[in-house]
Amino acid sequence: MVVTETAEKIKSMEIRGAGRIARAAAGALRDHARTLKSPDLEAFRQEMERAAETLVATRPTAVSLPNAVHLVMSGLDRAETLEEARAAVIRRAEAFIDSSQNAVGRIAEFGARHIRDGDTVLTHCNSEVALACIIEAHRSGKEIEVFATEVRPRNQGLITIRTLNDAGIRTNFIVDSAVRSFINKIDLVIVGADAVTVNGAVVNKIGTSQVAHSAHEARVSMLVAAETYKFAPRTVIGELVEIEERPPGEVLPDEIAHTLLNVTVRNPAFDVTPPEYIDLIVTERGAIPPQMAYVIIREHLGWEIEEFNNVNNMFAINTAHED
Ligand code: RUB
Repeated sequence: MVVTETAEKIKSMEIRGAGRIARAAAGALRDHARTLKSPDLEAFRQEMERAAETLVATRPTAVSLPNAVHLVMSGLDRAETLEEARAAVIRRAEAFIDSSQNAVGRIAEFGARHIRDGDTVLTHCNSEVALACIIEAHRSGKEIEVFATEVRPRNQGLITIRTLNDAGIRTNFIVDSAVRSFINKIDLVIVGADAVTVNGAVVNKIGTSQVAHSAHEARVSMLVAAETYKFAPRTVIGELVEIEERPPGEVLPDEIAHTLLNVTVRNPAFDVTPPEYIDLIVTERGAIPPQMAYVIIREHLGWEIEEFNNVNNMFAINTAHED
């Protein structure tokens, strides 16, 4: 079944990267809706909700996943018949996949404008959209060089250097801990995002905040490429983005770990970079300073607006009380 298969691939990271995860989940819901043989609308709704829950439960950090699922599933809200519901889910899933792909193209265009001829760019992890910016700058004739990190423990850097190599871009491959040694050669850091919170903090692959810290210390610009569906609406009401902790065996083989009784291996997959270390977040709607994240959440993630209204009312009541 496509939902279980997709969920397994997301869990095992065969499908990975926030944008790809979101598109795969939307595609799985679309295919599930196409083939479901529910007796009536209510049964269809319940089966779709189960599928949505299975997909959202795969990995907790990339907000693109619940955002995409929410968008597709809201097709069920106004449907009055089973066939209307099926059509709405399929339509919304396809619209999401299209707009997500278009967003990557738009961000590549905007992001490339921030890369100058002769620049040396550093990237961490494997972000489709950050790489799209770099490749677009190269395609438009700018002479650029890239430093790409290894990305322990899952080595996503290998995918990055393969892509850069195939695009004909001069690339240096370094271990994660070498970033500070090379930061003075770097003109610009570009990374992707798994989530952007309401205060403009960016959740991305573990090590991103160390890269950002080094860049900040060396006064090197830090740019984040992120589609608007990676902004986290629920952070408006104070929810934190959960940081996934993956199996210790990814860091240290179990047979070694078992001999070290006093050692605990920790393997957080993501970290949080504070907005003070970020110069610009490039979205498909344009580039914003991180402090403007709230505007993106409010203006472009309209399907959560009900929740904001409740929150705003709450603030209004509290303020009135204090006065
Ligand atoms: C991937 C990662 C990427 C973001 C953005 O982590 O941190 O930087 O997901 O990627 P993992 P994209 O490999 O654990 O999924 O720009 O491709 O959406």
